[in-house]
Amino acid sequence: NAKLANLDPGSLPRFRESQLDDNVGYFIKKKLRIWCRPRNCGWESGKIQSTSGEKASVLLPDGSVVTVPTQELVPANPDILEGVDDLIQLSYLNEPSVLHNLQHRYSQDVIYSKAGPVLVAVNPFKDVQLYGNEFVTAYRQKLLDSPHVYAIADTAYDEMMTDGINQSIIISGESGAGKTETAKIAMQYLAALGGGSGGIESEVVQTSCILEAFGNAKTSRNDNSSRFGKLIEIHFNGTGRICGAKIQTCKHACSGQVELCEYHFLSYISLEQSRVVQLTHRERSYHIFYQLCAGAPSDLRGRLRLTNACDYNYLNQSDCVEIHGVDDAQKFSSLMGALNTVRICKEDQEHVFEMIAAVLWLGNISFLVIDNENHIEVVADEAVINAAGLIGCDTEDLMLALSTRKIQAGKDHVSKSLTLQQAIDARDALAKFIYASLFDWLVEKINLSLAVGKQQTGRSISILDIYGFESFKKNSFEQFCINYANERLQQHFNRHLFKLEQEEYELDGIDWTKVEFEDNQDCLDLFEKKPIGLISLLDEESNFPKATDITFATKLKQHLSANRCLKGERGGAFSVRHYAGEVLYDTGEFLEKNRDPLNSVTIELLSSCTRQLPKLFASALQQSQKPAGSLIQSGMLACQKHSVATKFKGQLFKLMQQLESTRPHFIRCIKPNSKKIPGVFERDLVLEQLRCCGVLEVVRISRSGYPTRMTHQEFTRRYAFLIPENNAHQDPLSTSVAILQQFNILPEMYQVGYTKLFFRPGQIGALEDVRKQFLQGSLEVQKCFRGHRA
Ligand code: AOV
Ligand code: MG
Repeated sequence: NAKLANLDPGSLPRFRESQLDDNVGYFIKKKLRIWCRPRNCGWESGKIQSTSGEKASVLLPDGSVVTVPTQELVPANPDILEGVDDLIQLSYLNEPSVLHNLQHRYSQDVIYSKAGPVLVAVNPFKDVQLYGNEFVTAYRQKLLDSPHVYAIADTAYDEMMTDGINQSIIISGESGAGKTETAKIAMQYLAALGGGSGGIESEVVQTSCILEAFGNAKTSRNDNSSRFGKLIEIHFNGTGRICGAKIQTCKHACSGQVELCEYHFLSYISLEQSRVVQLTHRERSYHIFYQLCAGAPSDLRGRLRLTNACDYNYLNQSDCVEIHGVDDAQKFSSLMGALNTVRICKEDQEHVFEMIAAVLWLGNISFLVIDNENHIEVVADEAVINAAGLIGCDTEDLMLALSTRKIQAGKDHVSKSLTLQQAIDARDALAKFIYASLFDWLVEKINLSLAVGKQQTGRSISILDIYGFESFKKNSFEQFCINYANERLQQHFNRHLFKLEQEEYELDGIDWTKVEFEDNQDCLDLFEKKPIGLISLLDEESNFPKATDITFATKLKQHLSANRCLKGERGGAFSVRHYAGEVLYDTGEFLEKNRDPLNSVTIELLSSCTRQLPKLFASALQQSQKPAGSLIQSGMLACQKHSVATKFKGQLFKLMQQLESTRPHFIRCIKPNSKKIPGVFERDLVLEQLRCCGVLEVVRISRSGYPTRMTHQEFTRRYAFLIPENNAHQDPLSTSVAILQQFNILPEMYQVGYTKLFFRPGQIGALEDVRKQFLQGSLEVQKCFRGHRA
């Protein structure tokens, strides 16, 4: 639809009060309750006492009376609507009313609300008594109908069972808003419903513990921040029991493993690798490192030559080893339990911990500068000895791999010494590669374990939980990827809730109030456009040996400043106008991080290791770099030749494609305060999130919309027998109209489209009742229907 596609969101005010609250004059006349900002700060509720000209005097709750311009007054909802379940029910849908409603509920620990079809979840930052078996049963038996993750999961389950359509639960929100917790709550519910087939449901739930240990870390926003994105696909058989699960492994960009398992449970996108070797102040690396150091029993410690977390350079660089209120040792023992539950054998567990310890020891390897050209040699201390021992190679070989590289000279290879920076890069690249490969391998193991002997049924519910939108003081390549992924997800949300909806109305010639929304196509174009977009320019520069971060930044300014979402900044910086706000990116290290930095000496070293995992990691990488015809199918191969960003884009597309084939259910998580504490509801922060993610626009659409649709054929087939035969027409459209008239359905309750009928909520239910009663023999059709409508 050209009109929609050409919408320029920039020119639209974000809120269009007039669209639904056009009876604003009315509440002033009637002196109803209002919202005002008397001291130009927060909204306060008040009552109009009198008006004169353009001014109103307003009585505030504290008894004071203030004078406010009438045009700044906003209507408040009547008391009876205090704390309604669904924002759709509010008479006035302005910012203060919506905020007040959510805050009122939040203050009573009611953290879930509906915004039309979307579930809004406000993070409680404490245990709320809303979960567990009793609640599961109550939602399953439909005894409870207040908004809840359980209710969403229940609907998805029912729709999957009755319509046979695969479903998805798509969870979004900024970092720390509660996505991962929400995903776990949804999984719990589905596991409880689909349980009973040999314990697979508890395996499904336990996977979270493993994935979080290896894929989550403390950031400044969230003590348990996911540093990867995942799509968990739970499969059900014909009777609604869980019969398997699927992890879609969009492989991590750098580790390049081959997809082995066709049938899997979790897809993940791009684990943040830089975190293994480089930390921001007060942040931590992946939980597993600290858990292992704190919790490993003494015999294991001995085998791994393990000491304390603060002895390792990769962990002690950020001044943060512990998380307040978290017992890493105890987490470690839960992890062991989870590994056992998903049947990762003791031997494999030992291999995993060896790799973790190897990474830690790698980080302690140091270099000695030996000439005035900054060339180095590796210091032969316990670090390099332990690291070599753990990956299973000779200490000398490891030292050689970290201090030289091979260059082609004619037909031969010659060895060249590395400089200090090159050596550090080589060491860090090796550590990152081992860790990312380990994560891949673990996901594969979990997939294999959950897929054992299970047959695919075609019925599934997928749960999407990716990393949330991030904007730090300093934003680098990682934030670039994360925010790009969120931008894609936002478009999926928009497409489903706005675009498709509006297009459907317009295609069918329906007259309705159009709701404008923030389309983020421009921003996606900025990233994805070929030949000139952020990603393609980044790739181009990454392939160009002389390019630097500064030349990259200059190129962006040169080629992309026509896009309104990009702004060139001073130095090597640029900012992007994302749907959730503007983010300033520093191009420092962008090119490095976008390249695949592992050198051939290191790969050879890994292939020659005596331990199982390093060998496996190396061969997976080599496989993936081989030309076609091998294990790898087209997509994977094409992927491998590309840069990190392009691979990331490929993974993201795959994930979105998978979501496209499902019926989506959306959950929007909201972070109520940035201190991560219970009971505090910062209105501005919440409002910003509601604005950005389009929740209010969704409510407007649902309110002005006609959610129930039926083609004229379907409608007449179902209801035509209720009207006298001589009223029936040849064409279904006329018959539809005759039926509607026969039953005196109010004109504002439906719209007649070219191909379909569109109904307001509840109308079809009423018609169905009539039909049922008619079929049961109560012939006084019209009478009983009129009764219903009233
Ligand atoms: P995220 O997944 O959205 O952030 P989390 O799900 O990790 O955020 O939630 C952050 C923290 O909020 C959790 O560790 C809990 O302490 C708390 N929390 C969230 N939801 C609930 C709940 N329903 N009940 C109790 N506490 C909750 V990120 O992964 O950073 O984008 O990348
Ligand atoms: Mg998370």
